[in-house]
Amino acid sequence: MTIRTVETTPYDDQKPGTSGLRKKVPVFQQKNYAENFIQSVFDSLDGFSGKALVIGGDGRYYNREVIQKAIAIAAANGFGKVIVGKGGILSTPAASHIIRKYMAFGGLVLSASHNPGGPHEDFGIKYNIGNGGPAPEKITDAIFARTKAITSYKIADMAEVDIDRIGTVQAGGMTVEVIDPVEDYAELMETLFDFDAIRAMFAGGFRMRFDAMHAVTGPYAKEILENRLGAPKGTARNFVPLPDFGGHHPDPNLVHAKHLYDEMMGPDAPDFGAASDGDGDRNLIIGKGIFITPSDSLAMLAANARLAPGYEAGLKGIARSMPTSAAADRVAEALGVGIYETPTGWKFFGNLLDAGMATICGEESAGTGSDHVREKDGLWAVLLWLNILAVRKESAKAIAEKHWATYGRNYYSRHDYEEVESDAANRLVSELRAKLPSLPGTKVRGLTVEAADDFAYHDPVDGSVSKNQGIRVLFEGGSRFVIRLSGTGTSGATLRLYVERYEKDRFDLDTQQALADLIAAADDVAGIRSHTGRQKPSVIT
Ligand code: VG1
Ligand code: CO
Repeated sequence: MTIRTVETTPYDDQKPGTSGLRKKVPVFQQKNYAENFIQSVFDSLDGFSGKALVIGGDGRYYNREVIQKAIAIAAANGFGKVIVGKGGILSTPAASHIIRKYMAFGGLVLSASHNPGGPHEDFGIKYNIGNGGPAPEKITDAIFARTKAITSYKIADMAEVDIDRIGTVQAGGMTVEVIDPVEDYAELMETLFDFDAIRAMFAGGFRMRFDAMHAVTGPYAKEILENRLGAPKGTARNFVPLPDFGGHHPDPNLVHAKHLYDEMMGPDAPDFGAASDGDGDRNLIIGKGIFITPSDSLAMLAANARLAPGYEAGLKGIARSMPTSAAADRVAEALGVGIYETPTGWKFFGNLLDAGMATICGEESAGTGSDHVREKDGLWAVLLWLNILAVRKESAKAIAEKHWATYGRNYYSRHDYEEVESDAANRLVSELRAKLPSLPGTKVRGLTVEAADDFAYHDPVDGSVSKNQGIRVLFEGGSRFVIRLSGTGTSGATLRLYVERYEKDRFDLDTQQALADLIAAADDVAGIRSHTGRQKPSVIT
């Protein structure tokens, strides 16, 4: 077996964002672009010689090409084994599970998640460490530094590996094992949830819609919901993963999954609706006649988790990203367990989960998960909801309303201004940052500012500090808004405004109306319209 050392020149734009490196496909197709990044990942790691690497992706355009490159570069760098999902497919949570279950050294997850796919759309590469979770900032910083200095990469001269046949072969001087992408994951779900109770619920006529959005969860949902839980054929929709997701954004929100929302609000709505994103780590939950916001879903799942066998012993703690609503905080308080507020991005939950400080984690961006893996997990959230519905024998709507009656309701919404000019977005943020010290005590739209800061996270496990993670303006009475720039976009800047208001006993308000004053206050303080030149957001969730 020949190993070639190929000379290369660095790219200066390979900084991993909130969740790995994401760029347009043509950017990734530049000479040595993917090779440079993968070699830089390996150069930033120690001690993997002879060990196993997991490789899988969400099946989007360019997935297969990069998988072959990654296999050959892994072989040349001394990995002893590569574990690949058949067809190059592994959902992000399944990849996390496979890394853990087979005690791999780490894994490469090829995905741009909820971003569209295709020859002119997005692709991504993310490295996950041995706990199954996204590499922490210490490693992603090292990878970025390496990408700017790299002069060569190593690649094995080897034939393409047949990744469509399950089994183990020797190739490039190492072992390549092609596995069923669904089997291990489905088995894990069976250990966490009461499949008998859910099966009985489906047998009793319970109707559900699961929209895989032509993305990676299709095969998982078919196998778990229809084959193992006996849901009627047709429960899983758009279940064949397509390289371009059928031309849609595989983003399970009220804009890109509007058809599901409309169906769930319609006269012939099934009992329960759900969807997942490109790589299977997000979840959208819509009960008959009610959309459950991801922040509420986190709180409701945490409050009811003990109804599922995997969480019978109770929760050790709950963690949420800072912009996520405080609904989960009230549940943590009632349960008497810790609540942790982290920066946006799943990589910040890893330490808390490893240390046994948190069991359930969530983000407002439709991400929920637990210590069963180290990624957010779309189908896991759907199955936990099904388990709760099966045990409580109540509708999602009834469960939500009782939850609010107990804890109060956090009205919550996120407004995204997508593809804003980067300079304008940066100017908005720096001007707002400069204003922060003068805000407390001032009044905007009848609301008094109590505190204002730029969120910094002090990791309670390893002591690391992450600064500038989002600007928050907190008002008396518990309302707040948060502004930050997205770290997953691939063109221009995306400005996110998060608004939240707590109501102890009014649960029937329209969300946007309930938040109207706060939204106006955010514009007054930050000048969103004047800086971006936009009159309204591109996406409201
Ligand atoms: C977004 C979400 C964040 C999520 C991240 C990755 O990041 O806000 O909560 O963890 O996407 O999700 P940003 O930086 O664009 O706000 V996924 O499903 O795209 O891997
Ligand atoms: Co995702």
